Amino acid sequence: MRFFPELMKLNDGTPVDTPQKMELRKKEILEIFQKYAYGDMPAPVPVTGKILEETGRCCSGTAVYYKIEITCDFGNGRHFSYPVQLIVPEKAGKKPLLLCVNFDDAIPHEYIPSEEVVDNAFALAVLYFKDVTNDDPDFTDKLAAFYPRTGSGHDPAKISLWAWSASRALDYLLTRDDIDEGHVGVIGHSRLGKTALWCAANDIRFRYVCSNDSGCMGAAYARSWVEGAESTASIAKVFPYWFCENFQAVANDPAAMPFDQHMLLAAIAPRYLLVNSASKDAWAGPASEQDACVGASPAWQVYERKTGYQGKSTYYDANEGNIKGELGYYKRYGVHFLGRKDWLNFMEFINNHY
Ligand code: GTR
Repeated sequence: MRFFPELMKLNDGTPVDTPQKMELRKKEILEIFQKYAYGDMPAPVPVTGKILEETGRCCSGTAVYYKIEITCDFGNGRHFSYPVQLIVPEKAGKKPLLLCVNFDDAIPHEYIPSEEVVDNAFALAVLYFKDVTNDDPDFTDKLAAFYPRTGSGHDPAKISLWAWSASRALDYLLTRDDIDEGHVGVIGHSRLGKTALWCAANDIRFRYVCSNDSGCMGAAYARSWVEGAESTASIAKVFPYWFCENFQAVANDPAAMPFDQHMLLAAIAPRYLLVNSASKDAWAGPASEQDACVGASPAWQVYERKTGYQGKSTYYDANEGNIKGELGYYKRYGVHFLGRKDWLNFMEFINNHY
């Protein structure tokens, strides 16, 4: 029997058996992940958005495409800007929004079936992560330059910076009168699935979140690591800059880590989280992702009428899962990829709870 850090107890040992105590627990959990995993989540700064391009020739003319420049104001004349692309279905009224942090600025893209999203009546915003800060150890580039390293051990790492930029894009998007501010989701794949989870854990305006094949330091338990999957020791070595310096001290010994990933998932309760895995994606540890859903579920159950994870505790086969509860899990057939089926699942999951 493995030892998992206790989810349903406050740091001082008080059992978490009410929504009020869960709210306190979530604050503690965010602090733990800031200190030992992703680094600090910077405070918001004022944001403006400027429309650079606009065209109605999008998705066969059923949607309007906007290219928007998001500008973050750091005071004293210091600004940082990055583009966000937005596609809004043509129909009148406010639309639910899915914000995707992606690996490319092209849309449509093999990971973003934009026409499918629009056909399902969702608006779609796309943020290209390298426009915010490069995927490398350089902390002097772009947004990273505004957070010089202090040596604290928990300076904002790249995952925190990408997650923060998604929240700032949302600051602008919520000022628009065509977006339904009560129905906004964030989705990301792989390293950007880790980013989506961390973003939603910190930003309760994201009512829905989908982590796709997020794996190690995403939705997968570190302690139920299996041969063939990525380990925390490996990720800390290969991608140290995704995490804060303190992570290096704990990553080699998961048993001693002050967290595991069920706690990250729980920080999203009682909102709506879909964990997507893929059957041929052993590196992301589908079984450990499903295990973490089981482990996180009690966080939902302290809230009235919330059930959390309603799926099985034995492992799903390909193209199986359960997306009925507020915490859904689905294992798609296929490889490490963010595909049409993953998006359709996310939209179906949202519609189950809309
Ligand atoms: C892998 C990495 C994973 C995953 C993936 C990706 O190389 O080991 O943690 O995030 O990259 O982002 O595609």
